[in-house]
Amino acid sequence: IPLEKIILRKVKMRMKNPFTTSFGTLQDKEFFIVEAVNKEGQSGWGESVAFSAPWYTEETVKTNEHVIKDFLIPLLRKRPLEHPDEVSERFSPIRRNNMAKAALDGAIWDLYAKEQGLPLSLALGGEKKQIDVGISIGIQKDISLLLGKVGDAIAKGFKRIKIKIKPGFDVNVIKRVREAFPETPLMADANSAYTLKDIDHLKQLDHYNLMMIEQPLLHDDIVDHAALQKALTTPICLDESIHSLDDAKHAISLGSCKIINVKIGRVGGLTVAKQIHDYCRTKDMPVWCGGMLEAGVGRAHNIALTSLPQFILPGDTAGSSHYWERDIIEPKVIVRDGVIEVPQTPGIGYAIDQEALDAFTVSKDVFDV
Ligand code: OSB
Ligand code: MG
Repeated sequence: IPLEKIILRKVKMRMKNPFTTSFGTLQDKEFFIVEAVNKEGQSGWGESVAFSAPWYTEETVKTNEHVIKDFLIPLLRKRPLEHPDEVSERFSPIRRNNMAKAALDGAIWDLYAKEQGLPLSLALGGEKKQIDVGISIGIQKDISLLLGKVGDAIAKGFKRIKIKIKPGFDVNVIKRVREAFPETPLMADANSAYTLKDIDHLKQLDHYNLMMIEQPLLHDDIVDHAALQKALTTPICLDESIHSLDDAKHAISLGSCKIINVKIGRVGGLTVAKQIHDYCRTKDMPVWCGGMLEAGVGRAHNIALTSLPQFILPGDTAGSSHYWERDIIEPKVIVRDGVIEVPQTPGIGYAIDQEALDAFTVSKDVFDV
């Protein structure tokens, strides 16, 4: 991969609707788009999923900027890369900062796949041509609004519905949704809103045939989750707590979860995401691909990753039009009957809509490699 330069764009995009989780509300997104350019002038694209504030993990747009410019790009200059698999190892002297790493890693994987003339999905070893997707529905002002959104999502054909919960908007809500939609594959995501003190409260969720409850306890915990999993029949899915292959191994051996949500940004890139996938496959641990309200570049990476065989459960990959008036890729990500066709053209398989990207770009830096 004869890298020539890295272009770092800070982009601002406004989502169609605010998205509310147990940790707060987001509508204006600011994030980095990374372009890795080779000597032939081909470009690979990556997207950082860090938000402006550190409520999901400790990273932010500002920490991304610092770490990418001052630490990660200098490591890329050390010597040429033969394969994108080397990126995560090259970055290993830098602790965590996984979203910053993943943005560069993703751009380099895309560039490599384009150089090879391979769809990114195939370059990763994924063979599925279609992937099933679900949808994540944020916390709403009242239950009737939520019921309306759930009904719309079911009518559109999404393969499962995820509902964000928090104390005061949980068992009562799930009960109502389950009564209104008795057969729908349903799950809840708490984004770390509970502690083990809530164990009796959370046990009530066992009555509603949920596919899983995602990250009920502390954002970096795997010990209390193991205790909670013993007390619940509903499978626990870990999101925030899994930052590495070792985290996944430890969570599985402790019995902290029965399902893992893999997010490329949270684990530091596609190579590590694939390692976690491969390990989970040997352990019969189902995985699915989470979302971070990405624009098209990030979604494209999620789609390619989801083509791997252990992505058994539908991911959080609503299409471009769900969040964005105007996405930065062409064609847009289309979900039909809860299914996305995995692109079969080289790289991420979606072109950058350069006009749209320019319109959303607030700053741009070019680094020679
Ligand atoms: O916990 O999965 C999460 C969005 C932002 C931060 C964390 C999460 C989410 C989602 C949305 O659930 C998934 C998506 O549609 O991108
Ligand atoms: Mg989650």
